[in-house]
Amino acid sequence: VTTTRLKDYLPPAYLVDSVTLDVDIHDGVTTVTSELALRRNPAAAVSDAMMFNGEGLTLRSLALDGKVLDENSYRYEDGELVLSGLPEKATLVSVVDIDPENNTALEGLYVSNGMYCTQCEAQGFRHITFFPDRPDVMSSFRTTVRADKKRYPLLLSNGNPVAQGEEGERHWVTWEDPFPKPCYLFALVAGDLACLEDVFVTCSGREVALRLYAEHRDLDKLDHAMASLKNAMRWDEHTYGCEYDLDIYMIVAVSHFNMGAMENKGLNIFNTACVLAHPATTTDAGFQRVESVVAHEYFHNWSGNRVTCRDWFQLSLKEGFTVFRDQMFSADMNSAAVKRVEDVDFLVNHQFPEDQGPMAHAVRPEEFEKIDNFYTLTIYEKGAEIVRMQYHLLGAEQFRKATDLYFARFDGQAVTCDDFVDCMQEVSGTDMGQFRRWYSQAGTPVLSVVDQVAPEGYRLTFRQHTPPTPGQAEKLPLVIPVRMALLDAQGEPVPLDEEGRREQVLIIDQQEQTFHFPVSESVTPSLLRGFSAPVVLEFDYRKDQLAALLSHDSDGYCRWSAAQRLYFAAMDRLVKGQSSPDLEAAALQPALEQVIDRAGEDFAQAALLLMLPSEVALGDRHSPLDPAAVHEAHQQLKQAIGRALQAHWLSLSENLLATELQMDGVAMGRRQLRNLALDYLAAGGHPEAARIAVELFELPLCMSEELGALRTLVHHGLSGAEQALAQFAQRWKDEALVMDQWFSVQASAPGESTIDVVAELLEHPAFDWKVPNRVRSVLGALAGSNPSAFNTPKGYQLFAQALGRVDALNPQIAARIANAAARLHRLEPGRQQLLRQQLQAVLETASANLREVLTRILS
Ligand code: DPP
Ligand code: ZN
Repeated sequence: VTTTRLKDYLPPAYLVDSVTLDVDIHDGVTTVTSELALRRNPAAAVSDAMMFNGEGLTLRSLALDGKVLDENSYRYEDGELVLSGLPEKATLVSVVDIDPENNTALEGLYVSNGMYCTQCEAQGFRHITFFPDRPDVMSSFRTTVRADKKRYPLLLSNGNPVAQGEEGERHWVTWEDPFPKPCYLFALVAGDLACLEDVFVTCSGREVALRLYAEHRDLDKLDHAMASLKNAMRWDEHTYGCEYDLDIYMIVAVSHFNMGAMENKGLNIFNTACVLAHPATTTDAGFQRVESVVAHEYFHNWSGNRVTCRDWFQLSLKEGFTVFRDQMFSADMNSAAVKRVEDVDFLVNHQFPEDQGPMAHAVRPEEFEKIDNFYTLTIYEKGAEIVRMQYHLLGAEQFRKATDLYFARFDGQAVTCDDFVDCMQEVSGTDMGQFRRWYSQAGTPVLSVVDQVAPEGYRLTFRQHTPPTPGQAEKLPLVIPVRMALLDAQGEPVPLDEEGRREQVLIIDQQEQTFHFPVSESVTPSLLRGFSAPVVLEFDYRKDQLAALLSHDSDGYCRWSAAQRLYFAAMDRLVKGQSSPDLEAAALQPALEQVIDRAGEDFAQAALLLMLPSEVALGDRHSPLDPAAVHEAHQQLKQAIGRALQAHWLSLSENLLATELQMDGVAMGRRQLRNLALDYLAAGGHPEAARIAVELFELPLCMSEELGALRTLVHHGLSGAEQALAQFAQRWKDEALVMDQWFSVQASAPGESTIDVVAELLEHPAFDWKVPNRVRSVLGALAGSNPSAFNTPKGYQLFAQALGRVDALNPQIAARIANAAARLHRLEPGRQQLLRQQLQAVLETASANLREVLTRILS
């Protein structure tokens, strides 16, 4: 195992100015000829040796400046080819054979449903040819793809097509990408695909051809992605002054894909789940995901491609910034308040736990074994929060000046997170020195707040503390912006100073700070509005204060956060046996009824406010964790709320029903609330629940309705569930993405007995160990969102065995799924021991990817 460390970074000895690739695809073997124009790097220490990465390549020949190299003139071992005695400039030609047909790891060149495609980020290009596979080597690419004409009529690569020809049964196309790029942005596709084509006219009047490719049967599922793409292109021009730069923008949908999508220059490659959308087969959440992922990858054209990362420790430079960009885009396209709550929900319920577990790492980590394991919520979501804080600290106008400076100064370069912050600092004239700790310090800060009513006014005292994380015991104070207001008894914000401002941003940058406000009445603090910093905020709210925040606060995040606090407190008491479910539900009832009464203002927001935190999130508050007790408490509260408000759930279930299909935000919000109401109705044991669910299932207007009904039937074991599952499978057996949902609905049904269902699903003829989406739909659902089934002896055993099986095919996916076991150290001793044994057994045969994750979890 080799550890790569940020402090060891050295620039490459040689640069590759241009690459000429010839990829000759034949059944059983693909031959790759590459010609690299090497030049000594003026920025590096003088050396005449250079290292090229190469993995799984069958080397046929190497030639330097036209002279064939014999085996004594280079060293090739452990994936590294080292050449010494290189002149100032040289041309290296290599010929290698690769085996894409048997590439189940899905990195480099591989085959998905008969189509050849690539995934090179982070380190896939080394599986295609010899190359300095690091993002700070940027080259212009000229790529020729050759294949059988009939079977692969479409031959694509980055940039623009510049030549093509035919040779008997075969044909070839040459593509040229004028923009220098790191090899992780290389892409190639050869297949027989359908195309949806459109045109976008950029702000300067250039025409760009937009081409979205998918299997022929999926041609009718590309319209939403196309609309999203055009919106994203326009938005980036308006919001960031970023114009698209090539003549063609292509997206190809593939079924076998490790990630969500990939921003390869001019030729994005997408997981079908993140690009295909049709109301009949895709849920509303799926539609929103497509919109945001299409935008995300498009935005990378500037934040990632034109300006890229110097090394992989800087991954958040492009990912955090681009997630922030796609979040703001989605907020502008839909309800901004709802989008913010969804993003925060995701962060606090997934990234915060990562920070508390064995995989905790800084947004700019110091070291890694496999970079694939660091495509994490911390790099992406927390990274986005750090950019968002800078956006708010500078204000929209200054932030735009800073990003203009960033894009102008670093265009065509590979840079660092510090370079990004430097631009913020220069434009704003503020010292961002302390702020930069957000990048280097791992863990979630806890901000404890107490208030005090004194004769001279109201006081708030803030204390910050970041718990230790693996390898980082000592933590320093961070810069924490706290947007806040003080609400009076009517829920109105009171003036905070002589100027009469009713909202303020407090900057907490020391361990402890106190702020005074000239306020004498009794107030409720509304803190961290808009979730102004990624911290855990502790304040000892009274129940009536939380109810007031939930009802009156004008800030969507604070309303949601108040609801979460109420639910968690209630369930915590149930876990500890300190209360009864009906008492808790009765106490919550008035506040929930207020939310329901106002649901018409924003159905989606009401749904977010009425939804209980997940069982997993509840478990994260309890240590040592007894998943069975947590499950019980969660079920009890849900059932009790279902009973207490059953008249409301019934009327929402029936009255929100639409008569015709609409796909706008309001219609989606109605469906979301309706599905939730139906779920509560079933939880409360209402006799009408099954009838309503079956009716909806029989005649749905769209997949959100159909799947919502199915989920309610299956998760509550209602009569008709078995039949609906069979019917659904029959209806959708040919739609892989819909069948993924069929698998995951079953694997996520709460309760211990689901583990037997999961065992059967893994044996189902439609289960395919080689398709990441399918594997995630069962194993991801089990381990990630079904703690009561997962945390059983059988659950652990089945999970560990499956993990080993996935790992043998696809190490990246195995390592990703293994992360679900990161809560090991929180478990009560009995379960902890069982899980430990199972994981230990997998470790013996684990790939490097899986080993890194398991070793951390087991340590
Ligand atoms: N494809 C992944 C993303 O866009 C990695 N770059 O986030
Ligand atoms: Zn990205």
